[in-house]
Amino acid sequence: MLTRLDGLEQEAREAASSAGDLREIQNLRLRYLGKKGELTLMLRALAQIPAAERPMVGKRANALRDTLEQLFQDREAHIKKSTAGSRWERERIDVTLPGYPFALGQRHPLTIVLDEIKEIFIGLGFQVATGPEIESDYYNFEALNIPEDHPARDMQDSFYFTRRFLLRTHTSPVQVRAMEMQAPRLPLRIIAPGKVYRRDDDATHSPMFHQVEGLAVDRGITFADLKGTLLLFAREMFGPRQRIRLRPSYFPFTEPSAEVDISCIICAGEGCRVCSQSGWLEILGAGLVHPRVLEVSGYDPREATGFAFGMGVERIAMLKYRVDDLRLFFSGDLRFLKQFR
Ligand code: 2NL
Repeated sequence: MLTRLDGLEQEAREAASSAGDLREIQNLRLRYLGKKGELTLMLRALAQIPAAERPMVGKRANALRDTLEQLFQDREAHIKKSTAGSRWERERIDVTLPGYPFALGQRHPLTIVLDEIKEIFIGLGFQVATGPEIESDYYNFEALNIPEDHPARDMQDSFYFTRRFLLRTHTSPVQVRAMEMQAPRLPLRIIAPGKVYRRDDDATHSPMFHQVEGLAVDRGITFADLKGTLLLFAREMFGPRQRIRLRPSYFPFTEPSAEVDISCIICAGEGCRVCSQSGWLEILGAGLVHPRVLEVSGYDPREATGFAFGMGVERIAMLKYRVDDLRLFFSGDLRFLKQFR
């Protein structure tokens, strides 16, 4: 019996020291100390051995029970300690679980339209130019042949910082700067998108709005180049069945000048409320660059001619998305802004 107890102790020690996790320890407890555990059964078998040997063997068996109890406890403490600091050991990470949904934003409707306009003209060989929003009266008015007494130059109509500096009222000054830098080299083809400022504020006018102007300067540019370019733009922007119409107009910086209409995108020319029954929508102003404007910026108007145009981005976005109040673009209202992709 004593030999068997020695063997059991030896075996239990080896098993405990090779146990790697808490479940294995629990199994060892059951195997040796459980109700039908090996040591438990031997303790029970003490009743069958001769009375003389019983106290000695009994003492040894009881001592072994305490030893094993302690042994398993120690091993358990050791396992807990060696895995405690390691998240990798404690957590089971299931890499096959689906990820968390990722909230994507979207572009502002004006940015969408601006990007579209830019892409069309980039495709036609134009470069995108930018410039300052605070301008001098030279670049904003003087170089554009806008006379001293023109209403746009009035304090009532423009935002002035000083007598000489103001918020630009159009992006033309960007184009004047481009001509100054590039002249007399030809050709020059640019568009100038950006924010412009005028003292206006109601349902159809905002003190800040967006404009895209375009300019092409080269030898032999004619009104036909202007018409062809704008027709292509209208068809890329509003669809291949678009028509355009030019009406005579006046701008100080172009001669001749025209207002440009596209066939109504709602009724295709039939006449509806949006086009006031006319079948046409005005979306652009355009013309051939005034020779004085070419000249002050460094081109010789006998060598170079050019066309130019300007459009309001808000107006195009309102038509495209059927928005009836300009102020929605600047409200920051997500219920409005989330509708555009
Ligand atoms: C409109 C009209 C226009 C231009 C802008 C321009 C620029 C230079 C020289 C000549 Cl540097 N012209 N720009 C020409 C005609 C019309 O804009 O109704 N814009 C919303």
